[in-house]
Amino acid sequence: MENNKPIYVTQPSLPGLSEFIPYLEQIWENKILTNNGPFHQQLEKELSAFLGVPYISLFANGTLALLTALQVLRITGEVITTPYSFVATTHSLWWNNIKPVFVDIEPEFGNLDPAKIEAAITPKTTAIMPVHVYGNPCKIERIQEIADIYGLKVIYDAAHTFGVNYNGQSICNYGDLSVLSFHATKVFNTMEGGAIVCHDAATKKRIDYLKNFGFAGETKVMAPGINSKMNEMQAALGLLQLKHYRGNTEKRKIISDTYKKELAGIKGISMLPEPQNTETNHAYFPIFVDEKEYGMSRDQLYEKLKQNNIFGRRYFYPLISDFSMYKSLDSATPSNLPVATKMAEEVICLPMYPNLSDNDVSKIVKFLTNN
Ligand code: T4K
Repeated sequence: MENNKPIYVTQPSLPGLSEFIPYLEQIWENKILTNNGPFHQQLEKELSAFLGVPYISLFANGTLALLTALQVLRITGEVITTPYSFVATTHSLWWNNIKPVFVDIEPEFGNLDPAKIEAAITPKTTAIMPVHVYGNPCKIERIQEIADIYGLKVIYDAAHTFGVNYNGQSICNYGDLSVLSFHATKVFNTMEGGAIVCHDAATKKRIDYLKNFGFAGETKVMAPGINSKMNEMQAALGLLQLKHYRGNTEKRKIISDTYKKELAGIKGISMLPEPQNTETNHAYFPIFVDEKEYGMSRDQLYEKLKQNNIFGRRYFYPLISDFSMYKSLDSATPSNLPVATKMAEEVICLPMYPNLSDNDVSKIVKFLTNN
């Protein structure tokens, strides 16, 4: 029944199929499927202008972009990072033989807490990898100050921040590199996809070599690279998605405003504040459940919603530091991460996507109100 169809945490936005066909016809016609083809080049140009970033290099997905970003800057030893993220953030360190050092988050937005970074720096530390979680900017000024004092690189996992502007410019312009994800579940998707944003032509060149096995010409390999290139179908879809991005973001904003208004009075449910000087993308809508005040635990609410075909997600529970491959690290101990532990225990991300209907939003609000 229409009324009882499952509502998932997200649903990818897609252009009309008929819009995509001419792009496919062009690919079939010119037979360039990958390796810096025409759509790939066009999307890099258009994204650079759209986002307001000087250089962008496209990838097959965000995880490969993260892995490559660490190679680009030759990061080694230890990297300070957050446990409150998707596992790919820390896995990218592990795959580069780098030791993750978890630092707690700040309670306001759930981003890496700069006040706790310095105590975690050792002679082996080479970089900081924060995440702009849910698309809300990290305390970038303070993080940069610390990086400058200690001579560290900053690579932002900016997987959630497509289209986010801070102080009038793209959030991806901060730090040494920023890594975006264009996965199906993201505000801008190319089914799978990702990108690295950098500041200068030399770095862009190095990124482009590294994502194509290290080739710098037909017979010259300048470094042990990988194959992490975006293909022409992904790039073509990206060109189309870009045309729909603003309209989709407006729809997300309306849903976000409705949630905020309708949930404001519920005792025991809290929401994130508006970030200052920021144009947001409304990528996620996390709520936090205080069991005592709300009269029901987060997990009880999560299950209740599920029984009613509403599939929110507990992003980001468990903490990355609680997964077995990282648990034994000194920095993974819960007493080192009290704020992250609390947030991970209280969070549910509510369904949020442009085509979420008013009826569905009302239904979700109703279940949260009548517990
Ligand atoms: N860094 C951060 C901070 C990230 O959040 C991510 C990815 C990455 C790095 C890595 O970037 P990528 O390598 O992925 O580009 C999802 C996504 O798979 C993942 O991309 C994303 N973060 C993470 C936050 O969420 P799951 O395991 O929750 O996905 P899944 O398949 O359960 O999807 C959630 C819901 O979305 C489904 O219940 C239904 C709906 N859905 C999903 C897909 C894939 C659809 O309707 N259609 C679809 O095609 O991880």
